[in-house]
Amino acid sequence: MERGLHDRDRAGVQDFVLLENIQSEEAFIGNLRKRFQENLIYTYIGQVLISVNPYKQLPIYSDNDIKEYRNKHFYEIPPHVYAVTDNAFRSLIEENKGQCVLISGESGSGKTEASKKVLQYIAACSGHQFTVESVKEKLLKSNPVLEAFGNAKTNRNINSSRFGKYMDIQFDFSGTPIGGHILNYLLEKSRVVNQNGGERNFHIFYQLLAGASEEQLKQLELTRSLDHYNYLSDGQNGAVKSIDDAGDFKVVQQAMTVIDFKQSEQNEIFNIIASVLHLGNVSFTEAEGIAKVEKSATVTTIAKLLNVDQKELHAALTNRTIDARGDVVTSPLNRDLAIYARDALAKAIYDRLFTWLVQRLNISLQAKDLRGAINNVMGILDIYGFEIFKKNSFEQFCINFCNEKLQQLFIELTLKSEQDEYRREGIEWVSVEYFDNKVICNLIEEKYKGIISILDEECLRPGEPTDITFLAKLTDKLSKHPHYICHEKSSTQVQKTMGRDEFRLVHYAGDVTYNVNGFLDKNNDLLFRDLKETMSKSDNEIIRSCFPATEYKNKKRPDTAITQFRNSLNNLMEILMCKEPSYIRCIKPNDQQLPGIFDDELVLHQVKYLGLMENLRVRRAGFAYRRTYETFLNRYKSLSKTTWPNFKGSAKEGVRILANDLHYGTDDYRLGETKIFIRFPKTLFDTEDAFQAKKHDIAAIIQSRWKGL
Ligand code: AD9
Ligand code: MG
Repeated sequence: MERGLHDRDRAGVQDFVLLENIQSEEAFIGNLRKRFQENLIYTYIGQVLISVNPYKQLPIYSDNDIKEYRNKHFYEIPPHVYAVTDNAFRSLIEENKGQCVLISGESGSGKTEASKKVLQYIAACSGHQFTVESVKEKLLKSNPVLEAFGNAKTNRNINSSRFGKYMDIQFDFSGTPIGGHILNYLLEKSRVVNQNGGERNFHIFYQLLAGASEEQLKQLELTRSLDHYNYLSDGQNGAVKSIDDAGDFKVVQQAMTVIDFKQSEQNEIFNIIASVLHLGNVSFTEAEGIAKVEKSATVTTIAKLLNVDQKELHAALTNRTIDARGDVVTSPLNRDLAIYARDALAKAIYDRLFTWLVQRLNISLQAKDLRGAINNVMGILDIYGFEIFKKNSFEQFCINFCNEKLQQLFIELTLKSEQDEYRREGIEWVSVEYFDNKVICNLIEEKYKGIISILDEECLRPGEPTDITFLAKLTDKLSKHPHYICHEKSSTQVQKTMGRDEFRLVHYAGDVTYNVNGFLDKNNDLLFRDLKETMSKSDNEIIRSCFPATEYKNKKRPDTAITQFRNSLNNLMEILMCKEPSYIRCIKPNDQQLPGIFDDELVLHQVKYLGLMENLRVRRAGFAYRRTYETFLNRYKSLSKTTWPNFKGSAKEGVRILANDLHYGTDDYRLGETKIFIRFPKTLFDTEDAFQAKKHDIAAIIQSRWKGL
């Protein structure tokens, strides 16, 4: 039953392509709002699922709900993340096509929750052999571990993912999961050393302090008091009522056990976490420009926890060795540089531990036998959405670049699949005007000319490059680009809206002004050689593998942060390009993180930058509605004497007769190989109304016959 068709007054339309005025943002938002108020949080644009975060538990995720969606046709039941997953899963099994579910939206819009629902559905629907259970369990249990180390409370989301994640689930020929693989992207490691007001560090720090036994704490030389640790006190928001840190710690430990982390590994992990907390408490004094550690006992504790030589660590925290063409020179650091080095070490340790964790999870999730599973892969991408803050920095630049790339993929894949369908069905393709954001991707990543190249060049340049010289180079090279706006060459009106240390990019999703402060430092991501060397000699196996000796011995500079990120993104694009995509676009209904509030302005903003209106236009430019001949005939056959009650000819012939008897205009529809394509929703609504009236008539006739008997 196509509920959306006749529920359209009470609960809006379940597919936006059926909306009558697709140009109107108001109508679009109105439909979302209407459905949200009825607790209908899911709506389609064709095959794309839009999900509005309800901020409350809805009774739509039970085992029974999962059964409801099993093997049903997409349009037969109300929109749901399960329907999208089932559809993808079936294509995977039946057509042997690699799939990916791409989830996007801003912080707090429900991406991670959606990705968990996808995984939950897959786990519930796929094979039930004993050995398989453990793979499924490991897949499910990877989430609490990754969230403990990679998520944090921010002002936008109490459980915000501070990294991007792509997870592949591998299936055997029968559709049973046999393994998985996770790729992680750009952890926000600056959070390790400072947090904005009201925000927290990564969950695991609080979990450890609240949940560890007294004995464990003693071993780690920790106390439970949060304000004792400098790295935890920035946000002034340590204990949060709605977060059960101690309980979560148990969950994480259990999950680690399921994923086969040995006890010794778990100990090493918590030693590292504790060492980061202690590092934050290392302070320095300065005399004659030379920094000195204030309390060496703290350094001794860190050395013990990291299993490195205490004296060496002490020296590495206050000195810097430079190898200039064979001349090895060690010089003392001043206080500022010592603090810089300490924080860089804390960030590097945490960041590399996180990547180690992902790799360790991958070993555990590795399929024993990958034969036959080459195409049988379903990927789930849960990655940061577009960010436009008051102040945008290097991190936003990376994140927004990532979103430009994903938008590019979206354009290529959705338009392409739309085109493919018309071609397959032998229907002429009407080309649609849409904004191709390739021009922005190029502005950012083109070799030699793009922003990334200019940034890298400036980072590697001898002399004294600064953020400001970088900005001057950008302006020099890009000021004529239509998507680059600089302060210097703008009108006074525009100048009022940006600072001299800022540049603005006209992204597909809107204008973003970036402040160049810190770009060079963050891109260089420098960790002094002395610290790398000390870490590489650690007896903590995780630390040693995170800081290989080859790294500090290697004279070649490592790739810059942005270049590494670009390479990993391009790699991701390649992975996604050869898969069939399903899209989930998540929307956050209000900033208060509360149920029942639908903030029109906030939603409109997201609708715009997710490009949903454009998505709808593209989808509708051709034909709003398409159905196989069998489905269409079955539903509407009562509307023509020739096709009712049974039609002997082919379904296509039946539909041709129906369209004729219903007086469809020649331009209103097309008959393809297997489907009828209807251009405007009104045609379909009229047909549906006629069908409802007919049903009513038939029922009345039957009833009166009964009475007459
Ligand atoms: V971020 O970019 O990682 O900061 P996400 O991942 O988009 O963000 P998340 O999935 O973490 O957001 O959702 C935020 C909160 O909204 C969750 O902690 C839930 O409390 C709430 N939420 C999200 N989706 C649902 C849902 N389908 N049902 C109920 C939900 N609550
Ligand atoms: Mg998330």
